[in-house]
Amino acid sequence: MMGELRVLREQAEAELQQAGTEEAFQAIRTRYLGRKGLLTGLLRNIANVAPAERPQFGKECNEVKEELSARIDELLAGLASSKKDEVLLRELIDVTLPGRGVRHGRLHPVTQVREEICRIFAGLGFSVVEGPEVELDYYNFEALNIPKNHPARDMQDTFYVEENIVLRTHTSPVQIRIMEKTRPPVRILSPGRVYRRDSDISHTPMFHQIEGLLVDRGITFGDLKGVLTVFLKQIFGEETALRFRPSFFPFTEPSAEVDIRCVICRGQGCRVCGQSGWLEILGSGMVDPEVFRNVGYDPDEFTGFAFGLGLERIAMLKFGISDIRLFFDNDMRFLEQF
Ligand code: 2U9
Repeated sequence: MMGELRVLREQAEAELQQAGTEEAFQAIRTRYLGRKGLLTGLLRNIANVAPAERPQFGKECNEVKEELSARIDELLAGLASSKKDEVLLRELIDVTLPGRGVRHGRLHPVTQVREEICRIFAGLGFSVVEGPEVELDYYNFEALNIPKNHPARDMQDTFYVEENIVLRTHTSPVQIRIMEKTRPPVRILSPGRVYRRDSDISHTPMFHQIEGLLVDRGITFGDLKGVLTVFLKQIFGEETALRFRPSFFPFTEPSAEVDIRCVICRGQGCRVCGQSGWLEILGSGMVDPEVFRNVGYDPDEFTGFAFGLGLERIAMLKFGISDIRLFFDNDMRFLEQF
């Protein structure tokens, strides 16, 4: 019987040497150590052992059982850890590899121009104000002395939300709202989106404007000229030539448009300036007394000037861009250049 035990033990070890999977190890465990296993069977036949040798035989049987069980546990643990190693190896990350690099965003050219203009006017004592893009007809037109039959109110120019509600066609209603709430002096700048039913190489249905308004006692057309000259020379360069040209707006009287010497041809005449040598940059004027009456200011006590400009147009001239629609395509190849 002792011999059989030794044979079983060697046989089990030989089988373990051959096995390589968890299933194979478990099968060996069942075959030798299970309830109907070979070792269990051997122990059950203890009656065939001489009575004097039984304790020793029992002891050795149990030793072999324990030894075999421990050996199988050990082999299974080894299998699990080598599986883990394999996974770790497969998922290895080389932290010394160079990174992918972060792509830096940048400010949109229209935002850059807006920030530059706001900075210049902040230096002249103006503060930035904002207001709604969906606006009452009253604030967008009526308060600004734009009569009911004025062409600017035409369905072709204005997006109507309802009969008396429009998408603002300029940022002037913001200044009306501020004047209704505050007494002069007023020095404000209102940047923002505006909407007009228009679309071609130099017009988009939505574009950006900045308007400025200065109201106080004794403000003259000389103040308008002085402030706008300082502004335009700061943004386009000290050497830039300017001209003030008479114009008309329902909300200013007198009114003037301001041109700069063409930045492309320097006045020689080119396609951009229509051979005139000049570029129209902004509109301006002394606030119409009727507008002051609408907000409760006494036009005999207060005077003021206002101006307005389109940001896309300024950005096109500053950066030499020929099609306004490029600003709205969000093409990285375009935007990355500014
Ligand atoms: C108030 C009173 C008067 C703002 C002004 C212009 C002239 C002007 C255009 C420039 C290009 C609009 O973007 S554009 O198409 N603007 O020519 N804007 S005076 O006058 C005001 C504003 C507010 C209360």
